[in-house]
Amino acid sequence: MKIVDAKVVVTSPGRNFVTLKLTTDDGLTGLGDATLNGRELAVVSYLTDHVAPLLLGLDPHRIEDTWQYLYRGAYWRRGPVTMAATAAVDVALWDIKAKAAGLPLYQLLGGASRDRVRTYGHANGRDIPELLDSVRAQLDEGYQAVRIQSGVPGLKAVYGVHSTDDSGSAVLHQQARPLVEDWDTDAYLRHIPAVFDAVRSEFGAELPLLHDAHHRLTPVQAGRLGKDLEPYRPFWLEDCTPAENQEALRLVRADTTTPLAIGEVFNTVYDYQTLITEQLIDYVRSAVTHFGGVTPLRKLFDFAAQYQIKSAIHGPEDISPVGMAAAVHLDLAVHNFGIQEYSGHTALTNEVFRHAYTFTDGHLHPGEAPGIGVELDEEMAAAHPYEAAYLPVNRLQDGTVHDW
Ligand code: CS2
Ligand code: MG
Repeated sequence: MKIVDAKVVVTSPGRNFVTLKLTTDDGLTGLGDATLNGRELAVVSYLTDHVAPLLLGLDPHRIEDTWQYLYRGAYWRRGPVTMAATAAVDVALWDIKAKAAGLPLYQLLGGASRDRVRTYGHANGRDIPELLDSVRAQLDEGYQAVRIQSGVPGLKAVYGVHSTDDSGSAVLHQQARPLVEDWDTDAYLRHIPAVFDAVRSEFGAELPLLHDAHHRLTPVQAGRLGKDLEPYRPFWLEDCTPAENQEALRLVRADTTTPLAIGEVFNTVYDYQTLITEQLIDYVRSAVTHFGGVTPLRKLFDFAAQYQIKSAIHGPEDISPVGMAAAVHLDLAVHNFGIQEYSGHTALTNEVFRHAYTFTDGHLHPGEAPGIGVELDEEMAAAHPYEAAYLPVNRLQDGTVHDW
């Protein structure tokens, strides 16, 4: 079998998605997600200008070899653009291999280790009453674990909170420049324990509650927050510091027993080396889409398993249904699965990307369709072309740019 076509499809059924479609001389097709939120066209160029020409004529069964060829062969290793492009190729090849075998992908990854995949949803509120309503709405949708994010008194715009529509989905900022949000760490640190207190009082002790600090804290601030939240037993505190400084997590870990989750912006195992070998975190958060695909993410999970660290694949709405499908197959198969983030997609997105995975009672299942189980409707995709859009940026109240 040979790859005879490699096509990149960009579509915006509400937000931008980048998809690689490979076709073989047998007529099999494979899809891979290459969406890099706010920097989509850089990956499109990487794929169309530099990768697609190399794929033509290759044997699609040689997944490991192709991965190494793209990773080592480029000389310029790592980075989100390279690894998103590589991920798309890797997942498309797994899709083809599983279709050729007539099996759902999870069967090629060792088969199911569980019956279904536990997820968490997103609850957001500008204030505590609005957040409580949002948690209730998530529970009504079937979620059995919820991430809670709240506005902070005195701040006008906090990421993931003000910028939501009625469904709780993050609104895409389709404009020429990023929206500017504001931030005050002291105000945030004062407010979040009260948020947890209110949600625990309303929904009881058992509901798993998660929180995302979006890389905004110093290690000492993160340790303080983790300690203040301990009475509320959070499931985890996510991205408490900008963790490219891995050693910083030693300080956080020494201060708190609140479980820590990190890694949605990481793209290779080297970003995790100290965090894993020193057991400084509890969950690895990388997405199939940004980590180079199923091949390296499976290796990361096996490495993490040696240190009792679990998987928690990044799954916001900017991971396309193609990326989500690949994640759910991996979630079902790996032993050290922890939880899967899942905020769902709009009805239109689900029409453009018809998928076999299903969501019931807060759990996902990849379905039994051969491959990853996603079909791309290219006509519909073409009817919703790319629209320039940015993630917001974050500034302190004196105007200084801050981590978001
Ligand atoms: C977030 C994401 O899902 C999460 O945990 O951190 O919403 C993140 O901000 C976006 O995926 C960025 O593209
Ligand atoms: Mg996050």
